[in-house]
Amino acid sequence: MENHVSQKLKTSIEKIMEVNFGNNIKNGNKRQVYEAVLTATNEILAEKRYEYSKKVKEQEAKQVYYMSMEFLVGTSLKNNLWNLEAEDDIKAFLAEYGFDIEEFYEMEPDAGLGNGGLGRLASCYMDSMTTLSYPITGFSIRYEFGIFKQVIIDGWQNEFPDSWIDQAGYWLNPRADEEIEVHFFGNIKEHWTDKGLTTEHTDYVSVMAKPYDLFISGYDTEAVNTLRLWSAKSTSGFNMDLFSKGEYVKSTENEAIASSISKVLYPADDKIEGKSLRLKQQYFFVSASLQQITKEHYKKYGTFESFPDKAVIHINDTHPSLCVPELMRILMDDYGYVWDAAWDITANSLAYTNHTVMSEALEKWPIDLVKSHLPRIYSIIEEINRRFCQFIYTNHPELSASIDKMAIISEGMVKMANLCIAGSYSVNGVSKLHSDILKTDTFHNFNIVYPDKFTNVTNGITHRRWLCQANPLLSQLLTEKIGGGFKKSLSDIEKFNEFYYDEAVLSRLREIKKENKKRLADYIAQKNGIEVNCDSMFDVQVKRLHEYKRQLLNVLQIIDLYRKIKFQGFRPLPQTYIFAAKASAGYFMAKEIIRLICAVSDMVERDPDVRDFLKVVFIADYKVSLAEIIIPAADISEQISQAGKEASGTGNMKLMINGAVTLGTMDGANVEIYEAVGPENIFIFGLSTQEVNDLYHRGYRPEDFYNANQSIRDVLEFIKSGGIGGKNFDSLYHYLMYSDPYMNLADFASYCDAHRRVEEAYRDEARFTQMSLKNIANAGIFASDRSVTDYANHIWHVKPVQ
Ligand code: CBF
Repeated sequence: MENHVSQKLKTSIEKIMEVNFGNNIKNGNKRQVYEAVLTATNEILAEKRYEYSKKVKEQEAKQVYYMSMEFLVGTSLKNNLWNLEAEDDIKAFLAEYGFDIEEFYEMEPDAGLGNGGLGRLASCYMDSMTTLSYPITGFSIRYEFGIFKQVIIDGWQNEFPDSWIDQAGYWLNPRADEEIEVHFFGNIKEHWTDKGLTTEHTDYVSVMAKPYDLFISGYDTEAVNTLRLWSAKSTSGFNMDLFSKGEYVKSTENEAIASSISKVLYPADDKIEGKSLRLKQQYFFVSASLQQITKEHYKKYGTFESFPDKAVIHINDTHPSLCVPELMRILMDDYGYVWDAAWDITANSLAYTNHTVMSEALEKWPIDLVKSHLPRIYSIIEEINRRFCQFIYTNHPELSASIDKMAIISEGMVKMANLCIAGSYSVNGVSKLHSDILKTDTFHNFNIVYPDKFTNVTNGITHRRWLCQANPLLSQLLTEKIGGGFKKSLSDIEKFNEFYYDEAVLSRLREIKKENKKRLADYIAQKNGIEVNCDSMFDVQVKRLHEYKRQLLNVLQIIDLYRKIKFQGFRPLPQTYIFAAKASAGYFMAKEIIRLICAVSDMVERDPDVRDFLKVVFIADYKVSLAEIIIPAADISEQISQAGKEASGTGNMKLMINGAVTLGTMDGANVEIYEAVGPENIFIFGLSTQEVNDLYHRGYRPEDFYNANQSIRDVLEFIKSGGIGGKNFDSLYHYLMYSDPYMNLADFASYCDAHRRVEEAYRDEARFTQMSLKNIANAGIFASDRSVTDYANHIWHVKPVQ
């Protein structure tokens, strides 16, 4: 029976066709109907949003404000229709008029407002919070250009702008009535008033923040939450005077400068550049969001004493760390609180998640930059730092020698992680291992001072997108065998373990995998012009390109395999290596690694002795919608970062739930995957975190591994001698021989050995499918529903609003 949402949607689509286009569906073109479907879906969400927010207000519920520079939303149409349980009805309805809903899905560009794991995690959390009916508002920037489009030319990554708003802007609901002014630069003046010493920020430059709301749907819930994206514009706008004088370019200059703030997402992941524009972006969205949150709170309660009971502001990585001084500024300068009271409110309302231990990603800003761009904020940070250092000297004299490391301002820099720890009541890592490393190593001294602040919430993924929508065949099989309860409550998936010995289910799993491989193979044939064998083993490494993630180790193993097939008559199981990854635009080494992968791909493809056994494919422009095609087709999930470096990983979870078996190091959430599936259903290799640290302290010398291992020598000399299609990869050769900071060579032998174990297991079809089943059935704990429930119960202390 058709649900009432579908009925409403259809009526609304018809109406929009009439009103917007003076047309009807029958005579409408694809673009018109596409627009009508998106607009109608958005309208349904807007209505639901209105009802839900009324309830939240009535119940005076505590709310979560999730501050994140990135939300990697991906596409929304399919997800929204699926969540509204209207997908099948709308599909059939459109088909009556000759429209294929799949084509509409393809027309929708990804909202690529994030770089990778951190941004996608934020979007998964929005989905889960909404499905579980928790009130949450996400805050970020409405980047005009999201993560760049990657085009590979002669193996080299080129970046092109990704303008997504034209085709996906139907989801963005402008709220001009809630614009907010944000102040940059200027001077501060202190003077005495009857309230004591007050500070005035003068001569500042104003930028207007205009909000656009993107509604977030949930599954089987009345809740709809909001992701509020701020767009920057000038307060003065277009200068008529200059225009009249014929100074056309100058007349729009103010507007151009202001709007540059929300122009483009910084395409860096795990490596942060201290650029002025990025600091402006951070302050821009933090200030606009906090001004709005505090204004609403004050309107309702007339005081901020209750703020920590009604609001929790979550700092997603250090990018929104200016929440700490900005909330202080608002409370003191706008609402007249004295320092101690303002600090009490601030430090009890903020919670911080750390997503990385990589030192180049722990943000630091030069003092002069912060001081000149945000003079009032800088003065507050200085005072926070002064009090913090004083507190350490007084209460922890044993840490006096470490004060430089712990201080918020030191070595000419403002250290944002230190600021977040001092200013938040909770600090969490994103996997058990990572949270331990934070406590015992990265923030060891802070853990001595604030032992109760540190905690762990292991990341999760929304299985509704990554399993139900991306892999409908598997979802259907699960529904048949264990019922549909898993869609709402993933812990139910555990029941699938019962089918471990069920031949029919195992055979169906193989068929499904084959279907998904065909879908991917078609995509590869179309985009790369490479025919891949769907009976070969699909080995997948998809993630950002970074040295620590060690795509290079994967390629070294492939070159070794190539040489063994070509020169030693080795006949392996046919295997297809699939890579997809974007490199940060200025990251030379990462781009070189992509060039190497592409060169190896060409070399293999041209070699008749090898190409029947081995294929290597680099799929360009990795993004959420592409991941949805690649992940369900994977047999093997490569999670091979150097132990201790990957905070958690979430691709590992998406691959696992789609039945791929992990080949990985004991790093990040791989450790918990290992615990969930047991040692016989995962392939672990390489040095542990402890062994990496020990080797580092002993002094790692890549040449020791080169000298001790013939295969390493063969592979490296092959690369050096131009063996890879006559191309020059001296930079990578030198990198591996004389530096190798992530110890590729140290793990090479163990990695190759693990690959042989993988091959052996894969040859035993029945056994491998059982491994795959175990991975699917034990993925329950990696639901983002579980993660957000952990946050809600242990950190945010919020309740669902039913
Ligand atoms: O926690 C989400 C993800 O964040 C990162 O992508 C990040 O940007 N720091 C980490 O690298 C991942 O390990 C982590 O899963």
